[in-house]
Amino acid sequence: MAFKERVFSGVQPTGNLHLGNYLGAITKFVALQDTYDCIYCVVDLHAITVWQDPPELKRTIREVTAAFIACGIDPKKQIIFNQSQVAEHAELAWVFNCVARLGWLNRMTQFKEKAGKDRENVSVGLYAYPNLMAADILVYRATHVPVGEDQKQHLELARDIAQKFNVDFAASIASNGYGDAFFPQPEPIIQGPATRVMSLRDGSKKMSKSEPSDYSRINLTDDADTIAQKVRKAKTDPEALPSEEEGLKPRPEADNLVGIYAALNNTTKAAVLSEFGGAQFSTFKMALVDLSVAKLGPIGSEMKKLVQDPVYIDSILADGSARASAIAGETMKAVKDIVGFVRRS
Ligand code: AQP
Repeated sequence: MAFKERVFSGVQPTGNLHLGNYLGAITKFVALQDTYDCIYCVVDLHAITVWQDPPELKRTIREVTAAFIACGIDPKKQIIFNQSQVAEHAELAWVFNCVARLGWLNRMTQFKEKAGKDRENVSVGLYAYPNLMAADILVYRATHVPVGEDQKQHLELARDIAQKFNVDFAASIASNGYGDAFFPQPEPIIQGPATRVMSLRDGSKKMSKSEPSDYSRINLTDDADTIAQKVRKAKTDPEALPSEEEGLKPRPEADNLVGIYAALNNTTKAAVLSEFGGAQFSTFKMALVDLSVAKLGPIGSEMKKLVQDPVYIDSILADGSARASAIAGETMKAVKDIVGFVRRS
């Protein structure tokens, strides 16, 4: 069956948005809006899988919304909303809790990393997170999902859930008039030189919001001086930059900085190395500071301006959630018919 092409993705309001979120996800969101109908979600239901301070959660929901707009997503053309305003995400997630298998969730590496040794004490929500993520995507029957490399395994799980639902309910899907498949197999879009931006302090760890050291990441709201300080202090090695990509392989910190430069400059690592091969890090870092400030400075300023107007931000979220609900509501009606629930007509 042919599905209408549609993009869905989300960002958690769990702290400072950083360069990893920007290069791995949000720049792709912006680029895709020229070609597709897009739905971009502030995934606040995911955020509460770990404890969030309520006033701070409200603030960060608005801040992520501001970031979407400041980075260039057009809220009139595309849908921007927060997940908790569209109840169908949680409703479909329950159905998927009953489709997904325990063994599938047991393999999720992000759960293992986040739960660590304290597994008995983490929330059930953290464990079931990938089922909710599958529901986020499939409640819009989205076909394309731009994400960072770290979300690849969750996307594969979403595809498995869609497939199992289509097989388990094949007869009902056909008799309700939906042909041979109700859900599409959503395609991950993981492309470019910075699909996994690493910590500035440790090239073996992903740049992340929850890392205690603020020097490990560049936040979208950092000012020029802070960006300069963080880049200057970024861990490197004593060698000059290589001229070929092959030379980056055993050098994770160099590889990371070159990848960041390439992504910010919309080019490839090879092109960056043809310009900076043989240069010392001091020279390269100065260029990286200039580029980062030029690209991120205007975004940070616009975000700070937008968050001063929560009434405007809330109106974007209300409008977006009304438009999202219209699509999600239709999907849930069909899912109820397919599963065999009796529903209000
Ligand atoms: N370091 C990264 N490099 C590339 N892409 C990244 N993403 C996150 N970190 C990187 C992508 O950003 C999108 C939104 O991520 P999220 O907010 O939903 O959750 P996350 O992946 O858990 O982000 P963090 O910052 O790493 O948070 P914590 O510290 O809570 O774990 C996703 O598409 C993600 O792939």
